[in-house]
Amino acid sequence: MKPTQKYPFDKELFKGNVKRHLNATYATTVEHASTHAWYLAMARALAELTMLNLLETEQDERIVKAKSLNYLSLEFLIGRLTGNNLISLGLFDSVADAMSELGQNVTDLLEEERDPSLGNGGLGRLAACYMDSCAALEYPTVGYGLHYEYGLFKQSFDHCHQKESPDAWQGIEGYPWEVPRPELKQDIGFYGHVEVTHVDGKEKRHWVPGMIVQAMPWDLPIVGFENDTVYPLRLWEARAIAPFSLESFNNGNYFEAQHALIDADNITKVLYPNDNHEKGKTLRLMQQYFHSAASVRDILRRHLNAGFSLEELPEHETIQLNDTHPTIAIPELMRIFIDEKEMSWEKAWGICSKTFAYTNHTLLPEALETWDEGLIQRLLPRHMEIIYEINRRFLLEVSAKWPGDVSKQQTLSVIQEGFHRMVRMANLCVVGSYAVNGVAAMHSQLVKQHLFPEFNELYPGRLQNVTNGITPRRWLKFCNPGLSDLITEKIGDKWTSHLDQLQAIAKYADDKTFQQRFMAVKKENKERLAAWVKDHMDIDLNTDAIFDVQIKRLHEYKRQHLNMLHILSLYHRLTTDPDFDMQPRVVFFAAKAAPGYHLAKEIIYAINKIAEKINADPRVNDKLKVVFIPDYRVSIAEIIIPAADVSEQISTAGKEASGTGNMKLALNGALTIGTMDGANVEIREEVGDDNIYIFGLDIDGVNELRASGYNPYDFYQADPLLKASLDLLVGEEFTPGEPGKLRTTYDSLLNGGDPYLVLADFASYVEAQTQLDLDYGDQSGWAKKAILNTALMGKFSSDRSIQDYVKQIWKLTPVKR
Ligand code: 26Q
Repeated sequence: MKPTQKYPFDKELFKGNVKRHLNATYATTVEHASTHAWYLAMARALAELTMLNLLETEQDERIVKAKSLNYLSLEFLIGRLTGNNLISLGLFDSVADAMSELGQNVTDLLEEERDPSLGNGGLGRLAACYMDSCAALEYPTVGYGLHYEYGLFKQSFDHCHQKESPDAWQGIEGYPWEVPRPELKQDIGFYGHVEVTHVDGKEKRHWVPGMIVQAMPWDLPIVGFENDTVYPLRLWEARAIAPFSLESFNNGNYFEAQHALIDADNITKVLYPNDNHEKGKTLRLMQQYFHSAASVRDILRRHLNAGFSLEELPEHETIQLNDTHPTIAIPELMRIFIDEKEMSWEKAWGICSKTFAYTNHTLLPEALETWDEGLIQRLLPRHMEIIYEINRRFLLEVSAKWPGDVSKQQTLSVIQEGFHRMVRMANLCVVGSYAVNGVAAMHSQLVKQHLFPEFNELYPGRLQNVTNGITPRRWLKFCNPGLSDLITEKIGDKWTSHLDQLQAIAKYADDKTFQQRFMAVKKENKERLAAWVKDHMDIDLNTDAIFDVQIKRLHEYKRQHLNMLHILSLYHRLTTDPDFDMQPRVVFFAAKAAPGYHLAKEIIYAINKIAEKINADPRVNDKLKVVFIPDYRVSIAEIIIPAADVSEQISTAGKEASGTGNMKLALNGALTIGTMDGANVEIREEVGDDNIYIFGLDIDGVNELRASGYNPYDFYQADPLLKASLDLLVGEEFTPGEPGKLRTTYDSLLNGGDPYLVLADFASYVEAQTQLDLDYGDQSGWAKKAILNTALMGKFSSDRSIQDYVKQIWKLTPVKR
């Protein structure tokens, strides 16, 4: 590992800085400091090093003048920064050494850091991986997000039910890796009205907001891997402007005044915990506009400061919209151009529509954002006018392309007609962007064919694919040092930046010694996970068992309940069929359910109750265990993923846009059991049929079954194992004395129509699990498959994804420092 060139590591200086922070920043002494204080002081001292690089990068004339990426996302699920940054800085060993001279163990200190959980799941984590890759590859980038006071809720289990509690991720001392940038603060308006004046016979429209909120930026350093590049992740915090109303203050209306102060602060109080589901709440729209407006203004500030004209914006800035959440940035930029910069509509639109690009992450109808026209009207009256005008002009294009075809106008319109007229954010994005992409080959195909077929005709070439990726630095090098060292010993250490090189280990797949070493690393990682489970949950695990993991948000379409039914089938066979045998298996779940998603919470409850019984039942105990790890987050994923033998990727075909956990698990040598969905399709292409367990209906099968009228009872009646497994849910097997407590899931499948075809895929799933179980019995054969999974995951590096974006969409050139 090499330290950065610009700031060679000076151990004595660093130790001095740590002690200085201990005293001056955290008000304690070497003699009395807690482990937590030592961690804070160490992280602060490291953050200081990166801040110099951040400012230098920011001021580097070549970067100021270069074209840059602005990644706009309401979520960045970055995970802990200290360990990762130590690796990127090439300082892990030196700092470990320095800290040990101060009597501290660096691994213990790293455990003190809380996860900044500023995202829900896939989309937020993807943003974090992309920031890492942009910095590694040195494509000038600024990430723009929100500085939530509370991240995604913490999850615990109370009598097997999910309980949520607030996540104050900064702790009382503040988060050591961030710095406020007060000189870059902005004022953001809401509500109010549009004023119309006439100048030289021309109508001018101008928004007079009724409320102003301050946007305060906090910068987190995104450290490039072994280079001197540091880019900012800029997170906006909402602050009330005080005194916001002198008048009511002077009137003695102090408490009313305080009340409004509280309202403004609320905007970035908490991350909305819905993943793949939108709820049209005012505060959420306020978050979105607050984020977009502050970011767009910051981008324009940088652009103008660099000495460029507004006309040149698309040559110097590209703005990537991470799903539709920041869509309002498009009318906001139009408003600034037209109302504030006095540009013509045509000119403003010409610039705007060459600046934005949009990534779609979902086809689920309930996740496609629409906003009540009346709500936008009240909150952002001028923006609503601009949206109408964008739509009016767009519909002219549509009728020119399809003259007289009213139905085309209805499907494509940005405004959805009806009792409540709604704004379709995805349509606005497609109209206002120069590129639109899906996140895996299959998903992008569906975006073209099913979501936006007419747009694809109207704007040929605009709809594209960029398959997701994951950063190999966090998801192999950092989280799996054992495997990293083994790989490096064989093929050198360049794979961390060129993941394709991993294929060079494929030639060891049949090598018995290598197989043993590979499996020994896996075993060590399983021991580490088992120790965590013993410590935190007091469950004893057999690390020779298959470690079978499903870790992702809880959602019906992801089908954790299919996995649960498989467990029930194993339990049934183990307890009723004396001839049945299987490899010992531990099934791990980790998943948060959105607090308002009742069925998802019932599935968690059911799995927990089943686990409670199975783990205490001597009849099945040495064969089967079920562990539901609470509070799934990046730092626990870093322990589970390296320890997994089996990766569950079992969504209904057509529903999971890509998945990225599937990539992380396969990279760490887990074998996928999965459907033909999302990026599973491409993983199969890479690893080959022998090294993956594909089962279930593909998208054509799903469509045919639905078209022929799906009845879950047909499958229930026809398959005795399925019937026996499901029936276990309605008795009192897992809830003694309280029969029927697990009925909700049963009912959703049988009486609720089984919308995600769980019963239809059950038999095929069980068959694939049986094959996998047999294969695990041949440890050498299994090792070969696992090695090939690691070896053939090169495609799924987020470095490749970023290169695809750069070539197809962003057109950036790297600036090497
Ligand atoms: C929207 C409106 C109001 C409140 C919340 C939301 C909201 C928030 C988060 C809607 C959707 C999300 C998150 C979606 C998401 O994570 N999608 C996942 O994106 C991954 C990265 O591309 C894919 O790998 C997953 O397949 C996809 O489900």
